[in-house]
Amino acid sequence: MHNQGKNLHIFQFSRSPSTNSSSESESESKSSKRKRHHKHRHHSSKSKKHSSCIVFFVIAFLLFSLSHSIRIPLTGDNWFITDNRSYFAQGQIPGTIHTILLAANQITEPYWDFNDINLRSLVYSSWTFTKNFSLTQDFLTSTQFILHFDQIDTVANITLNECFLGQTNSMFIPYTFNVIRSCLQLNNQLRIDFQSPIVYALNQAKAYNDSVPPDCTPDVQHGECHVQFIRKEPCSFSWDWGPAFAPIGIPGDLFLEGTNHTDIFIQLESVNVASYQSTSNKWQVDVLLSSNNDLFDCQLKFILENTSFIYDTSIRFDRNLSISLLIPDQDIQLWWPNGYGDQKLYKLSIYNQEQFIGSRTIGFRTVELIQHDYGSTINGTSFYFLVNYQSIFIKGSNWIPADAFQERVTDEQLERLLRSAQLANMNMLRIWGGGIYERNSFYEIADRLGIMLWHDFMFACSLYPIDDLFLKNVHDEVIYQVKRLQSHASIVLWAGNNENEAAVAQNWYDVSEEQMPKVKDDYRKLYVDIIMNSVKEVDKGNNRPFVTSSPSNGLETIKENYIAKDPGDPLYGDVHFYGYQNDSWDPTTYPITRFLSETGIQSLPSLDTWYQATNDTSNLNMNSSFLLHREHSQNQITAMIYHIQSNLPVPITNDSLKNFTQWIYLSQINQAMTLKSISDVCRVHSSVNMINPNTSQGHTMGLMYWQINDIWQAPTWSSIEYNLKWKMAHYYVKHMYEPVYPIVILTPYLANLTDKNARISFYVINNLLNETHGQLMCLVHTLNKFSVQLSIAYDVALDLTSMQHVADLSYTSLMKRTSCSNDNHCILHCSFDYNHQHYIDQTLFLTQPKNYQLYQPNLHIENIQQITSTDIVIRITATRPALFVWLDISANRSGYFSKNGFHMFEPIITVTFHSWVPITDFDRANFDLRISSLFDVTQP
Ligand code: BMA
Repeated sequence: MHNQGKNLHIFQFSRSPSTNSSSESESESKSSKRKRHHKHRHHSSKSKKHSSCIVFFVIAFLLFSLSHSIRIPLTGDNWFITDNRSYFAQGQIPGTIHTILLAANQITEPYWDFNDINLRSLVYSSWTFTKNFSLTQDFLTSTQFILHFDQIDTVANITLNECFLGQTNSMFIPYTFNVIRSCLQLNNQLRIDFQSPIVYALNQAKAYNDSVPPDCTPDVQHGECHVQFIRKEPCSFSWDWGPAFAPIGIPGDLFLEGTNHTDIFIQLESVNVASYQSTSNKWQVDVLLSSNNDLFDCQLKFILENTSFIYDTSIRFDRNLSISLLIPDQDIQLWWPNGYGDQKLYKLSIYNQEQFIGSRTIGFRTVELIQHDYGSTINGTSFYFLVNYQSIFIKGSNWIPADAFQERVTDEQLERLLRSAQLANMNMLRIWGGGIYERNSFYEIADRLGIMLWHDFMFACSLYPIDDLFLKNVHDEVIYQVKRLQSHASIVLWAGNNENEAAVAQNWYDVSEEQMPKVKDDYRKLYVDIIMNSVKEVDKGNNRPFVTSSPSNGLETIKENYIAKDPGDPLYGDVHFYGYQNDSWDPTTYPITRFLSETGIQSLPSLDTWYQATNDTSNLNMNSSFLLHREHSQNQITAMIYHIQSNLPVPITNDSLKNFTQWIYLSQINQAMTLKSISDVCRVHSSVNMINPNTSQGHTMGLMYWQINDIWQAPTWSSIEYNLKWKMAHYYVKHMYEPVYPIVILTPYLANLTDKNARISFYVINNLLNETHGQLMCLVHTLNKFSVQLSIAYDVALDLTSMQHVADLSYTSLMKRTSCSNDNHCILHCSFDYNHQHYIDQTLFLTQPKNYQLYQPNLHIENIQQITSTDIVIRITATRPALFVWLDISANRSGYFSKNGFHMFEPIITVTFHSWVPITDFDRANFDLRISSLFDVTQP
């Protein structure tokens, strides 16, 4: 190896589990295709240049011998599955038993009615998957054979013809089995014998010499037990928003590969933008390569496309190679999170001589998690993200698996969900620790859309076994997933687990006093010794922080030996907060944290979504056993009704379907207003100047509400329904996360008009990286007519990423200037016009909406016009102010409105419907659009 001067560090070291990602494999086939084509092409010109031909053949042979592999794809629709008792079906792989039996019409839609229970016995059985396939003589001339599974779910014995190849027991790592020649024939049968994951988990629990609580999911979830004993999607045994289907099958790609041991095979394991060296203005990019071949010389070339960076080096390759490229930043543009700049991405391609080894798409950004003290007078530490040296107020949510059956999730679906996050001004999603590590395309979309990812490892709400086999499995899982994912600019933080520090610290599982020290040691063994250290082993550099749990107290948790006394302390780290007993609209009921990474409240999905799961309208009412069956969180329907009644009028119509539709509408208003209240609390405390010297609380630098998406049709905390329809909450999230945002607060909350101390405070926040100036105009309206009682205006100028406390007004004296006899007559509506072209409004209810006298607004859709292939403009008129105006479109249209659930304080308003797909059949007559408002709920 010869030193390439200051731009390269080279390390050689031993082999670890492989991490082939999509670009890798793609490169593979492309290169072999290119070689083959290459070869054929050359046969025609032999006679002319004899000497040059010899040279050509030598090079061709060299290239050919460099790596020549034949891959036999084993996916496809000629797989057979049976439970060796009542089911036998042919089906598609990637696939699992439920989707194969459904496609074979041997079961009905798993999400239909009570099928999550009716079909449960399927996963109590073991299943055999078989595939017959033939091989060519040419293939059988290879000298090495491997059978590769990208993902297998979960516990199975693999047999090829009569050869037992091995067992799998994790859905989170790939499996590669060496196949000896004698196990292969021209006609072959691959057989995979799956154990029931339920039975396997039970047996593991029984065999384990200690109890590892919780044994089972709460009864209300109709779930299964001992999921912590199997490396499988934890929520597949049910969760408080999802069903237990515990799929069995092969959700990923699989193939048989033949190679010749003389072939040189270099694998691209991983690429990581490890750090930025500000002293030298260079980015350190670590590349990990591996090869099964014995020591060999090679000529590596690294090309960063669309830049001048090309690197050649000749190396003696010994199994594993880590190379740290130092890339000058002169022709590098940064990757910024959504709302702060572009998401510039670069392709780094690696070659051995001319042969393509692999590539990764990377982005250059620095990420730090700042946890500093505030000085002697303020307790606690900060907890905020610095991206490219810019502090970022995190606006996000929590992500769960998009379907119980991953083979049903399309990239288009993932695109629309992540796009919905981007459109809602989010800059971060948390990949929650009870689900799955998503497919590559998910992270590619997040990179492209600027959605940063807080990525948990898949451990949630449970203690876990720590026997060597389990820990080895976890070690391999972490190494594989980190190598697979670390090239993604979007992934900005790793977290060891979901809520397990809190579970131990607050003793959720009633562990005895004498047992607790061992439980704490086991916790540290799993999340610190294994998971944290495995991450550090491969995710080098300082460009992606690690926290052991969420919630945790960050550095304070480490000081308390990784299990803080109170991981939910608002002065440290991140906090999960759910206040179901409070009036969730009341901002004073929320803790003022450094970072609120989970909070939220449930709502019901729309009727269209329910019709995907039942067509029995008797199921569609608030007391139906069906609704209660789909409600997996104890007493949440009761809590939902209580919250609605606290602030809103309740339906009086006797038309049961209309009544249920109105409860859906009210539950969505309740959720939307709750999230708005929480967000306003977080954002108004987002400046360090907002720290309360008495409590040390404040400087809230992030909010991620629970949850963004749904896994099926049910009452949950989601803002987007299973069929991707935005709930009212998602429109409110889009508004509450606007980069420039006015906040109006009445203190005390809902003060009485006569309260002399009450005051209205006006703030404007600017998250933009540029100064902002505009006018904040506030109008007091009545609800019986479009008339302004009073208007006040302020010119506001804001520095970049700052907040301004514009004014405080005495509530009584302000309202004295209106004819609002009491607080249920009037409402305050503000708007901030800024930078000459932007406008954002804000509404302050002076009492609960249920107390207002609501008048018939005579809402009317005056005109609907298609303006582009995907955009429809809707002109709405009203004769009086209308609250929570809700536009609803038929299920056969998928898209979102430019705003929804808004209040109308002017007689005409236009809204645009953006369709996800071009609308080719637009016709005003069949454009099934419905409009309603809160007034309708008060009508029989
Ligand atoms: C937190 C999350 C999830 C759960 C949510 C709602 O516990 O981590 O486990 O679904 O609250 O209860």
